[in-house]
Amino acid sequence: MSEIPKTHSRYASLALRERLVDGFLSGLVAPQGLIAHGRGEMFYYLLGERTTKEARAAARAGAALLLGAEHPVISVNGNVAALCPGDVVRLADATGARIEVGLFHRSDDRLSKIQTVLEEHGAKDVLGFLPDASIPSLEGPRGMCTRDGIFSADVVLVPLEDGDRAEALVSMGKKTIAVDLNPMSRTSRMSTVSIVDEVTHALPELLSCVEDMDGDAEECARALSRYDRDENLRQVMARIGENLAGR
Ligand code: PTJ
Repeated sequence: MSEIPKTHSRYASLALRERLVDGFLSGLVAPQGLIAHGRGEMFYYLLGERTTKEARAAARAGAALLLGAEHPVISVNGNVAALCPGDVVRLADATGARIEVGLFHRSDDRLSKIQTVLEEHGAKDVLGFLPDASIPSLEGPRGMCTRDGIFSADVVLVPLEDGDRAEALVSMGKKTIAVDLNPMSRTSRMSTVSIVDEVTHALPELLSCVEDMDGDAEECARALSRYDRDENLRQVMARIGENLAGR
């Protein structure tokens, strides 16, 4: 990892980049993951590089979905494994969710490295290496999943998910929680709850909402009834518009 002085005005952003590059060099991140991160950076910049109140409201609704789920699953790809494996494990522990590695650019080597990183952070029974089911309408390796995990899940958290996969999960009747900095992406527009925030901020925010609402069914119902995905995304886009206009 190259040395970035902590005093650099863009330290946080550059440090995330370094984690991605490190993840790429160690075989966790697909080359395409570096490009996807750049796209995310651009949206994050336009959002003012902070967690908005819309993202907080979405995280609260997402936490309510996770707490109400019978069989929640957190789907992990290369970028998420490089950026925040510990946050994934903490959220899985707090919600009883299973963790499944689901890759867009699937390879056994990358899958096994991602599984190892998650285990090093305390994950047990990581699913994904031996797929025994497939997501209908997704051809080839992209559709591979496990029967005990994503296939039978009622709620799936999909950070940085490709639009086709997100759409296919919704078509299976699952509730999905997306984390995606692009409010216009198909993933954001299709998911039951869409958190438009940088993933290393979104997962801790989700965890803090889970801890706050655990056991409080009334508060969970309130968070869900207050959340309107399309309106939330409109407000995020209005924020981007205002930032672009320099207001
Ligand atoms: O590891 P694999 O093989 O599963 O591949 C992972 C990538 C991310 C390459 C794959 O899922 C992919 O191609 O995704 P997309 O279609 O590029 O979508 C990724 C979305 O995540 C884009 O809308 C980005 O804006 C967004 N994004 C990128 N980095 C972040 C992010 N959202 C939140 N936090 C980020 N750090």
